[in-house]
Amino acid sequence: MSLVIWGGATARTIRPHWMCHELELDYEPKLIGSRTGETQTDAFRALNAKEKIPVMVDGDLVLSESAAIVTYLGDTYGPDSGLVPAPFTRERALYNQWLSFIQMELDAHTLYVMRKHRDLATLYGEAPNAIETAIAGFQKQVAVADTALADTDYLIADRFTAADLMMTSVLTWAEAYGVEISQRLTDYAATHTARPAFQAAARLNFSISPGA
Ligand SMILES: N[C@@H](CCC(=O)N[C@@H](CS)C(=O)NCC(=O)O)C(=O)O
Repeated sequence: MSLVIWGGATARTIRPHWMCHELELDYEPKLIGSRTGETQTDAFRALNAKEKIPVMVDGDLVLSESAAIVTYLGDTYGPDSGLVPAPFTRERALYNQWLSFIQMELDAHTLYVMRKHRDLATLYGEAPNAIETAIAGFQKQVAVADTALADTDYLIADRFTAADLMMTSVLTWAEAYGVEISQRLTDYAATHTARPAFQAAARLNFSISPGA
């Protein structure tokens, strides 16, 4: 099989699995965990020198970065699915905006800071102030999504896209961390996690335990 998704057990690794299920793709999941030693093998480092998951291999193309992977899958295997808006359109510009926002403001700068200084404090150090700032930062930024979703269940174009998939992944991550989110965002996440593709991806993704 030429399409392979490496990685499981986290809110980031579920993204490509969910996308593959939305697109009904036949693919091979390789459910390795982060920091289990499985991302430090020579074979895995040859795919991703960052030693991080998820990674996608499609023939001779190797991609890391969950946002890049879901976008590639939509562009390549579902150009008419609407899951990723067509290039050179206003919807695609809005999609790019949401994906950058989700990755930077809701993932890297806030939820991942909580993860680093709480779950991974033995590696990155205790930093209660950084956690507090990260929670406040997440809540301030996610309020923008709350406003955008006032009259709709979709971030773009009145239909489910990979921007909703990415947003739902950070909202479920926040919920798992006990970070308060609004009722509207809770309902939005519940609507999208009820999708059969999410349910199937979650069964697979969370069938292994997270790494240390
Ligand atoms: N920006 C990357 C982040 C990837 C990432 O940090 N993955 C974590 C698991 S969720 C990992 O592999 N961590 C291992 C490490 O930091 O050594 C993405 O969205 O794919």
